[in-house]
Amino acid sequence: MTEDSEYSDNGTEAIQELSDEEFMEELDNDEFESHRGAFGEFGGASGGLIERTFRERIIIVGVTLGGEDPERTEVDLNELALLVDTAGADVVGRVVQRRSAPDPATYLGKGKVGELKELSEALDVDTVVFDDDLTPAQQRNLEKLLGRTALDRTAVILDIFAQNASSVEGRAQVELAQLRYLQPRLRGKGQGLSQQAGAMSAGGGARVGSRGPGETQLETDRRRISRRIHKLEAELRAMDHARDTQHKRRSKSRAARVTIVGYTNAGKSTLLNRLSGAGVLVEDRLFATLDATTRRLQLPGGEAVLMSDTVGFVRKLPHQLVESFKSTLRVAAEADLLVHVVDGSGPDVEAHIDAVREVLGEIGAGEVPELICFNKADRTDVQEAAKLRRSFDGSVAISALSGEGIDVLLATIGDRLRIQTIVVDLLIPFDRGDVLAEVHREGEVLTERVGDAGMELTARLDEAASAKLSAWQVA
Ligand SMILES: Nc1nc2c(ncn2[C@@H]2O[C@H](COP(=O)(O)OP(=O)(O)OP(=O)(O)O)[C@@H](O)[C@H]2O)c(=O)[nH]1
Ligand SMILES: [Mg+2]
Repeated sequence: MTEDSEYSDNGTEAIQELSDEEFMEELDNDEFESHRGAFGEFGGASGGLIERTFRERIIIVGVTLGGEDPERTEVDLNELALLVDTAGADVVGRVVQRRSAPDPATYLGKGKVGELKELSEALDVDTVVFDDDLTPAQQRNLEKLLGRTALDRTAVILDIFAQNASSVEGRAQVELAQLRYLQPRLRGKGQGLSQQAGAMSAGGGARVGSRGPGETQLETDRRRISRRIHKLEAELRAMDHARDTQHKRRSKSRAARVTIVGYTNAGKSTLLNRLSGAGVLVEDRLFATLDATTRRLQLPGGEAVLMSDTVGFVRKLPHQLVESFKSTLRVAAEADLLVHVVDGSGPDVEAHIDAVREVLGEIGAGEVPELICFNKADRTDVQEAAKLRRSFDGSVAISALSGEGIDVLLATIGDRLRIQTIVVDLLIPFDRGDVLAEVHREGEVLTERVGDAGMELTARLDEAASAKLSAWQVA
């Protein structure tokens, strides 16, 4: 990754000064349509938004809005540079501006847009990537003014997901997210002409039957996208249903469910592998894991747990992705305990924790008990590690790579699960073998003996099971 230039002034001096009228005229001028990137066309849905036949040259752009810390913008841009690199393009420059609020038409101020254009030309840049979400109108305006593709962080993340999706479900989820992103951004091309396409289609070479009479290409594309979205939604619902059924069958002997969550690249898959030899792909790459992998393992106390690995989170995770991955992420919402893996050696620990918790809230997992697990202890400064442990009560420190602290982690998981259960005494009549079986299935039987009036049991149950079996409970 190279960064040839750094522009960090406040954007007051404009290189290319335009009057307001000229500026708006330029926005209205349709001759700006052609540029090199891949975004102008519908059809990017199955591929990416970033061109990959060559390594695109990219400028990244950040804005420090009123009240925000410029340091924050720099940290965010460093992460964006990493995302762009992961997506397979080169960052060749970065532009920063401080503004009280985004410009509604172009996000940046118009002076800064002129500057960005000059720089893009000087550095022969293909695409400009903004760290914040652009509205469809801003995106379109910027592409016109700059003469090249303008994308935002969301598009880059969608692109990486698209590259990494390999399972049928993962691919469907990513495509759905991409289409939801594209839908409001579809733009009409040569609408005047295709307006008559209904009449022309027989001899004119347009796809017969793909467009109704009087329908523009844009309307056809919209219709196609909506249909595809509905189809994907239905397919994903079916896959979700199948998983549900499978899950019910599997959870006959009710094992506690522990789900590993955390920021991307924190070491979640490494941890699951360390604990279970799951053989999950581990890579020093963002969003290496998209599918949830579940393994059964035994805690030191003998209890069985089902442990799952999940997709990583990131700051400003596109809501389209969160929405599409909801079914996969149910494994977090329905867990008995979340092991929140944090890269304790990273530069931005607390912001990462906040970002993960925010997404957990969005997917309905905000109330699930959370065990913070600082990973990469092998390369964390000792004092820093101690400070983190103190500020997060009940947290543990491990190295998923070296195995350090894993025993403490497992013991802590056992303790945390046990707190959530209660120990009860039960008396079950001899002729109720079904209830006896249910206790064994639902909980952990600690003692069992033949009494005078029936079987006398002491068992550890979770709340739901103890409510169900309350009729057999003895005070
Ligand atoms: N030094 C060190 N590196 C680690 C440790 N745990 C994981 N890593 C490295 O961190 C990188 C990311 O690990 P993964 O397990 O793929 O991380 P992840 O959280 O599953 O990442 P995504 O699936 O991409 O969200 C890999 O290069 C691992 O080798 C650790 O304890 N110490
Ligand atoms: Mg992973």
